[in-house]
Amino acid sequence: MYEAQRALASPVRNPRLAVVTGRLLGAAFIVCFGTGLYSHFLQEPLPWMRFPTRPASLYQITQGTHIVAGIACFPLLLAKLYIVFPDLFQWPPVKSFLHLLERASIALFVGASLVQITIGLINTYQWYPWPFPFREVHYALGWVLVGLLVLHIGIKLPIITRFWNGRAAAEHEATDAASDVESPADVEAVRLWGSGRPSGVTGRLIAWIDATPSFVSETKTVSETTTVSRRGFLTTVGIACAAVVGLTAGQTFAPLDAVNVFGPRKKGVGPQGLPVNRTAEEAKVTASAVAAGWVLTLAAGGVERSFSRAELEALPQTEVELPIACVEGWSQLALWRGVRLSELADLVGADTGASFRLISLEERGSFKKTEMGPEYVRDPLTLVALELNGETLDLQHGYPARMIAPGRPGVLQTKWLSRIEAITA
Ligand SMILES: Nc1nc2c(c(=O)[nH]1)N[C@H]1C(S)=C(S)[C@@H](COP(=O)(O)O)O[C@H]1N2
Ligand SMILES: [Mo]
Repeated sequence: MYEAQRALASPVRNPRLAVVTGRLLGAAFIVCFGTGLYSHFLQEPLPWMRFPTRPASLYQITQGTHIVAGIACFPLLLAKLYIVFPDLFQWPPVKSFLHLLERASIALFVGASLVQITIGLINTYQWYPWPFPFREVHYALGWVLVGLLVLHIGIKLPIITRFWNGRAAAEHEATDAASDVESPADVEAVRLWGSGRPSGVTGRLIAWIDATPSFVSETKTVSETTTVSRRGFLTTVGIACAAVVGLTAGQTFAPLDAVNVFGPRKKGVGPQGLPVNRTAEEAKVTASAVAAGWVLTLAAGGVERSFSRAELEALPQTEVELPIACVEGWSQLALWRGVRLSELADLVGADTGASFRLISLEERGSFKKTEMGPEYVRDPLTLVALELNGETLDLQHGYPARMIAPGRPGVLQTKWLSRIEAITA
């Protein structure tokens, strides 16, 4: 074991770098968790929940950030695992019941993190090679990870506080360098990094790397190599993060569109210059959507009115610029034209505080029905869209009529509408 750890010794395997990458990783996790919760509650709101409708691109921003931060976790998590890898070979492997719990919680944390970011990434490619419902599992794992993160920070607090600050960490190293390996500071470093063993090998190695040589010239060489390889490591991790993020973020953030190499969706590719998620064929609406008898029915408090497409076109038309912002991370701004939902709601005398249910022609599928709170129903930007980018809505984009509202996830922008009803409490 000692040999294994010694063989794995490297200047980047030290508590300061473990804390630095841990800090970045922790920040990315918290960003993912916050934006993930927001996305979750937009799709499954509690009854009292109301959401902001401005900026209209709000969900594009939160979900784009969710995906970007999630992708950045790949290089960060790999770097962190690389740094702490020798700690796997602690000896004895289990010293006490508490130590067992600590190691088990970390194993679970690492495993759950890898699963979480992997299924998240695969989901952005609309590939579901697993037998469980993605959204529920991703959501539950999010809570598990936050719990484990809190536990992990609690356990590692002594190391984190000690190596949080760069200058303090440098001073700590300088103290080590000025003293013997067996000085109280080293024993302390050993205790902190090697979690409790006075003879902790990882800690000793750190002390050995950062300290020791009695010849001035050699000290200089060692610390220079150490700094250079640490800087090299951080640069590599930084470049890896920038690369994976930079080459995918264009699916959401327009300025990076040109370098969107790995993003599953490309802006401007699709009918009417907009990507399609579920197609009319997949939704099995190719016949019903073009049927001559199609009408959109509005219902509220016993009043029902049906509108043909020509009748909808005869109502006052509004033009809005709003994005489709898919939960899977791609988004694109488009120009929509149609009838304000609030005006249709008024035509059937719906209560201004009413939530609405939107029902699609689709016979099966999770997004066949969606619900919308009054903040969206009454928003002047919310339309029953009939046109997209200056043309009659393409069948793939929801012809004869679809919903488009500000600040909402793509899944709730129901295509191929057939009925809109006020939900009576
Ligand atoms: N009826 C219905 N509407 C739907 C969907 C669906 O599967 N069925 N998919 C949604 C999803 S997930 C997205 S991202 C948007 C995409 O709209 P687009 O295909 O016009 O770009 O439509 C939404 N509207
Ligand atoms: Mo979507």
